Amino acid sequence: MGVVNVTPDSFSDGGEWFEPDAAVRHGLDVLAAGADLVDVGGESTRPGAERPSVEEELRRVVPVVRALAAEGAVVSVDTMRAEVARAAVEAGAAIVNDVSGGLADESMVPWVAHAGLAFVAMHWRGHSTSMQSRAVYDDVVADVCRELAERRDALLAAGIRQDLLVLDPGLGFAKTAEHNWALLAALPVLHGLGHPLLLGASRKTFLGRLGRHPGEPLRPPAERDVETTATSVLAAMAGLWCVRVHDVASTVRAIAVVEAAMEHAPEEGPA
Ligand code: PMM
Repeated sequence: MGVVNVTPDSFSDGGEWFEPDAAVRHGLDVLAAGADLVDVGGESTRPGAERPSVEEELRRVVPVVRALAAEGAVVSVDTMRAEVARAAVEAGAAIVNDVSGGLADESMVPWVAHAGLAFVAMHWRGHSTSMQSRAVYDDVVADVCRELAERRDALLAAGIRQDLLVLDPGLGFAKTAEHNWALLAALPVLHGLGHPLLLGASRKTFLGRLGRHPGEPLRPPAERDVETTATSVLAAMAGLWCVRVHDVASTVRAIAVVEAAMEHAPEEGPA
């Protein structure tokens, strides 16, 4: 899944693709680089970010979704608002990627269920303005698994189709760097949730800290693609369904290595 952020302020690529034409061109580049899906979003979720109005989010997202879908792209819309999801689906989006897992807008889940759409539900504890104060866990892997399982049960009970629900541990959302590393190390455990998994590690701050001494500036987001690609390898080896990345080409090539190696893995012999 390649990212197209139509925002002025995303931490990773804020402002780069804010004009609709530039966003569409970027989406086409992402697809040419080998992405199977393109994820279009109009709200920055970096810690502390203020939300755009619904009108502004619609203005950012809908024309870009429409143009990319018209080119044959499979588009997911990255939004917490049912109204934006609905307009994006009318414009051709096929998947709703809601970082709040349906918690931010109570009309989201009934509508997605009614429309029979694929839904990506991320682990979420609150909006970006306050989320880092919620980064408190007894055992982050157990707590995230339990909270995601509760969300899964609520979503299925509300009519989201079992075969169209994707779960995501939500790296960086109400998580410290330590929490992100613990979740990355435990990716196979998340399969216990019984659904395809999506991972969004791309260019996040914890990757920019690696190899830097305390007090040293972080590596800037655009220079975190090597680290991101390593997380894509971890995800592929753990059998995840999807990784959401900014630099698609490096991930596509790295995953080809994992797949080629896996094709040559010895058959499991008798126990
Ligand atoms: N992260 C961001 C935005 N959308 N969606 C899902 N499903 N998972 C994520 O981890 C995720 C997301 C924030 O990253 P960005 O500002 O680079 O888009």
